[in-house]
Amino acid sequence: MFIHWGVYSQLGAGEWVMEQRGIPVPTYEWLASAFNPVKFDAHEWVSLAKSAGVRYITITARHHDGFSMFATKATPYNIVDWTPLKRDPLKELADECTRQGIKLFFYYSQLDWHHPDYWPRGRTGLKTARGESGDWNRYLDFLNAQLTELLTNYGPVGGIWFDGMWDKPNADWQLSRTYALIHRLQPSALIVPNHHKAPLPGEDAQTFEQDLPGANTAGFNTSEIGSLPLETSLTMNNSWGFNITDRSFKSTHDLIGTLVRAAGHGANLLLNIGPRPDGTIQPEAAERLREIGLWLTTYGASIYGTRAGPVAPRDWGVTTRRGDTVFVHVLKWPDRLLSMPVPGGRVTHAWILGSGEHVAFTQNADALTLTLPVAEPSAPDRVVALIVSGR
Ligand code: JFZ
Repeated sequence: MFIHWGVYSQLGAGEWVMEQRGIPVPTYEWLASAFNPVKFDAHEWVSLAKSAGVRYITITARHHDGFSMFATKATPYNIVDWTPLKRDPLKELADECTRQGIKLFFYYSQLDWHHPDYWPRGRTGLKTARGESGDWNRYLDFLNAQLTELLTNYGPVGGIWFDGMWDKPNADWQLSRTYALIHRLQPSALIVPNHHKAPLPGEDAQTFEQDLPGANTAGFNTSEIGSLPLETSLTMNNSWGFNITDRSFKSTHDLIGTLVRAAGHGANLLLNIGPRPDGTIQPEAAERLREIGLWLTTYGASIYGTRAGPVAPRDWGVTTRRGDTVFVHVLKWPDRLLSMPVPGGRVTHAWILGSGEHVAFTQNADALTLTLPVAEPSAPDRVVALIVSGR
């Protein structure tokens, strides 16, 4: 579960509102001083994630607006010192995640539209009314100081999800220093960079924004898939941060389809919510998360702990595998007979996951053909489990 939540949530126009409306720093600082999400309840958020079958949460510790959603000594521009809330929501979340056995990752923006030392400016943040000077090295010291706090004061952290380097693609971000710091403080923390390029040394996973690995419908993703673990990040509507007029919520049917296709590409799905400024979660989002969780109670075995299957992704669907079990996910196929290349060995058993109903099949050196049960129109995915020997 991805969570985009911050000062920007108050304007209900997404997380880029400061840039899109050209809000200067002094005005945005006032907006930050009014942020008071008293209804924020870490137990409610983590319990919803749990009911959705989520295994890790990635929350915005600091987004491009430069406001810190955690207790930090590096700047007073943070939720404890700058707002009436006087609480640290990331601390409360970290403790609740530990209680409920969910890993917590921090999204951390390298881009900053507020900090005076984010200089020379990049492609964005040019309407912020900051001074025309700054000390880049002092900015990187600030960034590393905050990462030290996040990796010291919140218990075991799943990893850091970086974003924003694309604002100054030619700057010296001194990545090796930052990556070494993270791996020194928490060796098992994963570095997940959203720089939309092929993996760089020291990185631990590759994430694709709004695209399956290798695809680039978003226009900014690389098509180069490295050898690192993979992730796809996805909005539930068309906004990351809370957007009060964005009603384009994807159906649960389509969200499950993307979860399955991501697994068929060997990738996790990082599905986003944009909580409201009072700390509550939109019912449309909560409902979809619960429905996905319900689906996973039956079909989770064909997703969790699997890898991309032996039959590459197809229009009709994908395959996943764990050990000698291959799961055929039939997402879009009108007919009863479905043929595919041999799934990496000789099939000995085939059944419908969930009902356990036997599935008839024929196979030869060239293909495996399954006789599928009649499709239920509302079912997002017909999952046929295969035991494959001699893989
Ligand atoms: C980035 C953020 O800007 C956005 O706010 C959100 O956090 C998302 C998960 O990641 O999205 C981007 C970043 C850069 C480009 C497009 C979307 N780009 O360079 O075209």
